[in-house]
Amino acid sequence: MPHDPLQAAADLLRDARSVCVITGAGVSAESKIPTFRDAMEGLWAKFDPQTLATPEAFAADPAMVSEWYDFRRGKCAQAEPNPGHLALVEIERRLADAGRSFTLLTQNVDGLHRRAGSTRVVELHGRIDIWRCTKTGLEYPDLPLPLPEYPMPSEAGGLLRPGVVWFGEALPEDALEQAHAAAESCDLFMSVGTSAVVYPAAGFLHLARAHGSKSIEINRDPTDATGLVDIALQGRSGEILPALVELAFASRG
Ligand code: BJW
Repeated sequence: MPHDPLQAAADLLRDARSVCVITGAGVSAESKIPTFRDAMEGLWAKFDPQTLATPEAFAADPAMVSEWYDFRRGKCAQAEPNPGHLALVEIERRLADAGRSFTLLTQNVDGLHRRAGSTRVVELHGRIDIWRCTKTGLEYPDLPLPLPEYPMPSEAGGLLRPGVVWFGEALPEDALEQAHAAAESCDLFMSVGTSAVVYPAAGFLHLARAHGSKSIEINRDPTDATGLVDIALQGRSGEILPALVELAFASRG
């Protein structure tokens, strides 16, 4: 293996037959969307996201939780994909051109991977731009921003709640199935911009490794995954991912 970890990672990416990437909030940080565990700004700075992202918080104060999510929905709508998102689109394109497999698992609810152009995206924790009726489960993707009231009543006499997965809730079954299949069958797993503490998402790295996959982490800071992976690249995903693509696929058209 080469001495330079970026070169070693590029070699793994170039030679991989099947790649599975999992992303977290760090990938969207350079699009100015605060990470989940960084402090929120302004009015919301005194609230703890880990406490608000629960069914219990919504049951106790649906107006406050709805307003917090609508504020964040607005931030996500204004944000643009950054070079990290675009590099992942390029990896998907290069692998597809070579008849190889690529799956992008994301814990992010901001939709930026889809907006950047990634097509093989599995959104494990749902979408912040969709609201869902607490009574019927009906989804509402195109509601005005901001919502006219908090909490927002649904036509069926329930409330609208954000279409995200809160702590204690099950992830969407189809997303879980796709994630399992991709993690079990890949020969390269990349964990990018996630603190790797929230399960079951954090478990896909373990699953991939247990099935013999090589692994790379890209993160600004050390995490629970750092000691496990074959190559840990420390830095910003918006800088490292484009550099990795350049090294892995340079002069290959
Ligand atoms: C950069 C950077 C840059 C910064 N470049 N890097 C096993 C063990 C222990 C506990 C559990 C377990 N299994 C389940 C649990 C419980 C729980 C859990 O995991 N708790 C842990 C906290 C201990 N999990 C659940 O409850 C899950 N549900 C479940 O298991 O259900 C079971 C069930 C089955 C059947 C019926 C019923 C139930 C659900 C988890 C849902 C998580 N949802 C959230 C909120 C989404 C909505 C919202 O956004 O408000 O998802 S929580 C939050 O964490 C959000 C994120 O997607 C997720 C992960 O966070 P992420 O993305 O890693 O962000 P950060 O902020 O933590 O980290 C950012 C990273 O980026 C950092 O490392 C920085 O260094 C880095 N960074 N800038 C690169 N420029």
